[in-house]
Amino acid sequence: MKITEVRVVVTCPDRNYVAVKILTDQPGLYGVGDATLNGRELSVAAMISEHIAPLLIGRDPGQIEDIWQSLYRGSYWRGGPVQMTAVAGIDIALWDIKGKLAGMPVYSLLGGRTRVGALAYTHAGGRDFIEAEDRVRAAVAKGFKVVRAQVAIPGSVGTYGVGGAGSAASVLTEHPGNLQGDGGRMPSVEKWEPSPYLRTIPALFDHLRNAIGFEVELFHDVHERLTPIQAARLARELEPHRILFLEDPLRPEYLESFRLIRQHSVTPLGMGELLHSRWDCLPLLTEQLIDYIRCDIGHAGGITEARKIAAVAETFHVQTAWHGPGDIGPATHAANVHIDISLPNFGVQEMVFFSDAVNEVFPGAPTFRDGYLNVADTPGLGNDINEEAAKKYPYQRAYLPVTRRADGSVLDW
Ligand code: CS2
Ligand code: MG
Repeated sequence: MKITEVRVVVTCPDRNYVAVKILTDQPGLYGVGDATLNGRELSVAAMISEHIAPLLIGRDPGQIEDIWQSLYRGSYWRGGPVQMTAVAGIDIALWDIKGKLAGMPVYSLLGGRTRVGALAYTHAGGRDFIEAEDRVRAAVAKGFKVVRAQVAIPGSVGTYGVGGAGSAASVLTEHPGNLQGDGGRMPSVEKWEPSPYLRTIPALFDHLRNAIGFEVELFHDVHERLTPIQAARLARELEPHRILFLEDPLRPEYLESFRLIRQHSVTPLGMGELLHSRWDCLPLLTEQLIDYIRCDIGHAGGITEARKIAAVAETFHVQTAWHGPGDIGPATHAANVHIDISLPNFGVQEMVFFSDAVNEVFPGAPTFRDGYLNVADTPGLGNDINEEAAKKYPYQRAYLPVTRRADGSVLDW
């Protein structure tokens, strides 16, 4: 069997997605992958169509490992989000083909079910503690057993994870006052200071635990904004609230500083959405500096690489919590769940409910019931693309927000 075409589809049903469709010389047999990298969509699309697709025409789609190695090592230049997202898009589509050819769901090819479903979490962000509490309660009423809680920080403008422009779900932020020849679409600018944040978050969890109790698993995403000693203080102050883990306390440049947080606290730690290969993750795993590895399968080389990351993690007693926001496509969410339900060391899975428009373009996202995600028992990954529907939603340039401190200096968003 041979690959005959690698098609890249960029579409914006409610935000931009980059889909990869790999066609074969076997009539009707194709695979669908996702290569969406928020704010850098066209770079990945060009990487695939200009540099990768010509190498794949005529190759056997069953040779997933060899194709992975040839794209990663054979290009000499390796790693980084753009390239590893492109490789992931190809890899996910090839696993879809393999499953369809075998007549088996991908989780079955990965070793078969280890659990009835993937424990899922959702986000609850409030403008104040009461609103955050209401959102946690609403999530619990929907069936969630794990909820990530965020709250607006007094004095800040926009807060990561709290509605509007500060939300990871934000798509196109209009800034009429910031035109700069770009049709009005420029990154929104948020303001944030560490001291009010460090006072507010322990108080939020105090409020939530008093109001809701300890039955629901709660946790929090720092989004890489703290210094090591600030993160250590926050982790220590959150100890009585027994959070599932503290997510991404530090920037990925400072992995060795996780040691400092560990020295001061037994609050579990999670990290990974800005790491792009098993080598990026290695020190965190081998030194047991984290408890949850949360790479983005769609930004770290796909299913092939994720299985290897998970295997190293298993060896060092680390569980998985793959990244699953709205800004990666349903094929990656499907890949997440196929891996989750076949791993021994799965921990928890981030998820979103896609809009009707996204489901129209990409039918077959994982389904949620009673706190767990699942995939259909059909061959492959179970996610498809409706190319006619995709054409209705052309690409629109969009940026992630930028954060600045009170003095105007740049901070990580
Ligand atoms: C986030 C992401 O889901 C998460 O944990 O940190 O929403 C992240 O901000 C986005 O994927 C960026 O595009
Ligand atoms: Mg995060």
